[in-house]
Amino acid sequence: MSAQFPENFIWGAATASYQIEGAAQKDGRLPSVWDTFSATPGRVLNGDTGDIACDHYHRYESDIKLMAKLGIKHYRFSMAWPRIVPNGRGEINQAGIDFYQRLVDCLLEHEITPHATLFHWDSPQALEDLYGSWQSREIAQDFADYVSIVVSRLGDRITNWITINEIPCFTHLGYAVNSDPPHAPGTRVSRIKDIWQTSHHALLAHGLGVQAIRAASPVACSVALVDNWAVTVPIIESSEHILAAKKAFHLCGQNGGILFPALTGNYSPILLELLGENAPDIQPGDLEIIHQPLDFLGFNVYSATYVRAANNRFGFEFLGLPKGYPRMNMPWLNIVPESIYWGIRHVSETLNQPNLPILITENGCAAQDELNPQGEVIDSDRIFYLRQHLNSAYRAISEGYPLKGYFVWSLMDNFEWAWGYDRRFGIVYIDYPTQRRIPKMSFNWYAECIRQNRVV
Ligand code: PNW
Repeated sequence: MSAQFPENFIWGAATASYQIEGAAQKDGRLPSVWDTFSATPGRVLNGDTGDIACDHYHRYESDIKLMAKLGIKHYRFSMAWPRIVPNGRGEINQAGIDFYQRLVDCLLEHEITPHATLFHWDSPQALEDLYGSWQSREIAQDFADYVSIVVSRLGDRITNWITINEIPCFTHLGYAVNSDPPHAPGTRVSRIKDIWQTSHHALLAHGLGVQAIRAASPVACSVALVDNWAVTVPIIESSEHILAAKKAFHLCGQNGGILFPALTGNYSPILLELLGENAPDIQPGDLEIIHQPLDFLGFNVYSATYVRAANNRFGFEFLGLPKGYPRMNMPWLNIVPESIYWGIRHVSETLNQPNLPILITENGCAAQDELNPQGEVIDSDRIFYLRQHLNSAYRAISEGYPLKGYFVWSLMDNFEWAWGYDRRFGIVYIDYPTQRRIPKMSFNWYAECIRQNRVV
């Protein structure tokens, strides 16, 4: 059992609009690329769609009661761009704004602080039709205009803003070359350079988005970027392998091509050198736009890769995992709890950002959840996973790194993208046919961690 976390440590839970809201055609919302993608046969497991999802659009009040029962004082959710500006640009849909106003007011009534993500992958289909969404530079300004609309209308009650969630997942995974991209829009581009151009446009959208938030917010607010950076863990904590892990951290695309430009104003030089002609076109002034001062950095963390020192050009090599290495219920979910500690330490040391406050904005896992005959879900595997990770978070804090909070992914089971409803990440079980919410054992465990302000 760890010692107590700092006073004011932020304990929260996270969700995202398309994964939980449902009501896909309600009150003027138009399709996002995920509506189109999930309606296309063969794209999402079992043909699942987000049409109904957890029906949170209609059940947000009882869901917030559950949050209060859990004891969280912070909730991270996202807003659906095509609910608020259905065509991506132009006309504003007041009913969409009204929904988020009701949601936030209800959160505040329960003394839960909202942390709003402005974009979590549900790009308006209209912009995909108009100019191929993230393939076009135009999307950056359209995003910033949408952000101004939201922040000017909701900025009196939301002061924690996140521009964009996980740039690689809707750019690189949505536009892969020569293979079927697993994420919407599922367009195959012809050159690797075109992929890097989509994430460059997303970085521009982030930068213009930060400026738009600061300009539109009626009160002082805090602004963050949330990303899933690639964590490189030294297989042995010795100076030689730690150095190898730092070198590897620079080279990973998710870091060198997303985190580096956002935090330092430059793509990592070694990555650019390796990309060569595949690197994106960067116009004069782009890097200044992308490199905005942030109040927080959001860290979505699920797994990591082990690295050791090696006598090659790069000075390191990635280690494969032995057969049977423990993992949770996703092919990529190897259990590497050091990910939290090393991710934070790399940002602090390797990226030289020792004072940038970090929030773990997602950590969690899919487990083999089953309702037992008594109607309970005893997810001891999830508790095991979460406990190891929170201990790693505690280590980062105890060594003085500025980790300020932790949001579990996810509050409830939901539409897990290309896996549909087949994989469950929630600490609340959703019985989809009845929409009944059943708190799992991990819910009770997490509630006790929050109550005691430590890992239990
Ligand atoms: C995150 N990987 O995505 C997202 O932010 C959530 O919406 C999602 O439900 C959650 O993690 C669980 O998947 C990820 O391949 C997608 O390592 C892929 C990876 C990691 C995170």
